[in-house]
Amino acid sequence: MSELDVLKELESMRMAGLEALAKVENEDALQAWRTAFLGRSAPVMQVFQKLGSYAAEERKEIGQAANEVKVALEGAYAERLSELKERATAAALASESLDVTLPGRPVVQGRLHPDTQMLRELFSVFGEMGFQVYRSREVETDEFNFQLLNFPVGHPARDMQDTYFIEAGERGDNPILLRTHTSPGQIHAMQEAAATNPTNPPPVRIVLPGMAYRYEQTDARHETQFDQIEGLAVGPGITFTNLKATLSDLARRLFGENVRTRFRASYFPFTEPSAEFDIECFLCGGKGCPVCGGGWLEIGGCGMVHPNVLRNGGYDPERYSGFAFGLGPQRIAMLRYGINDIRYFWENDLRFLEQF
Ligand code: FA5
Repeated sequence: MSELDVLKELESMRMAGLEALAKVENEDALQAWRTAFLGRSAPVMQVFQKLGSYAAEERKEIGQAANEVKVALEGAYAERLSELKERATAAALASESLDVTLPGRPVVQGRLHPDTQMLRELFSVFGEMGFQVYRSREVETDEFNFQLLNFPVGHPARDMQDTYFIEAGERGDNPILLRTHTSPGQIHAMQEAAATNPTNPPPVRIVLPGMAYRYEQTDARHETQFDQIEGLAVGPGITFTNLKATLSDLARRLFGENVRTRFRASYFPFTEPSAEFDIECFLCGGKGCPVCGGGWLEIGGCGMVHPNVLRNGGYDPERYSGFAFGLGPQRIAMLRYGINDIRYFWENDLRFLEQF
């Protein structure tokens, strides 16, 4: 082939390459194009292989022309490659785009346990009445859970509170136990306050929330683990009337002006006189049902702090008096929300919890 023919041939290789490249639409096709137009057996590469067969002058010109075609095709290839990459990125972004008109995915909402809701309501009502929240330990000694509350060792009233003992061993008459009521907190609170001024201890007005544990036969009103909220007011001249007014006011604030309540004479070793505080059962309208028994639901025990207990707390019963109560927030929540079995509280059944 003459030099002129080869140069024409090279020009048409360039045209053919560029035309074919314009039709390439994806990276696979681009690689196929590269093999066809720039690979080992591509026409332009073969021109290089045959250069040796030309005279020196022709070889130079043909070589230069072939090189120009090769460089032009390589440049066009690189340009097309970056165009295709940009196009692919744009397409990927477009497919990820956010349609702000679509309805959102529902967010699962957590909520407070009904017992927590009830406790918070009680804290707020007692807070308005001037009570502070005081917390004390769930693992107690026999001394604080019983003895300092006027239940000596072997006292029959201990049978009212079947106890989970944790460690007896070397401790003799003072084993460690899970508190059976929040009342030992009364002693801790009084001793702590009295320590600040032993000759003239300051007045105390606290509520003490927390878990209590008893080895109980469970039923609609009884659990082995339940919470209580204890109340204690100690100061000069505190009377049973103050106690009645506090609990009656609590019931009105929780359940409205027309709520019916009653105090029934009772017995606790640590209060004298003592009473049980009942609220008329809304679940049955006072007729009697499995939750209340006889139309009234017992909400708590209460009474005037026994002189021995005041003394054990560091308060002189000649100068100070006090009232105390221990309520069951879960029992109150049962009335508040119409829950007919206390065992639902700790079962963690979402069908129950989601209703609050
Ligand atoms: C006491 O625990 C006394 N410490 C209360 C007290 C405090 C009296 C201060 C006087 C002065 P009682 O065992 O009655 O008393 O329990 C008080 C309340 O706790 C009950 O009215 C009830 O609301 C709740 N309660 C008692 N046992 C259980 C139980 N097993 N399950 C659920 N709630 C209970």
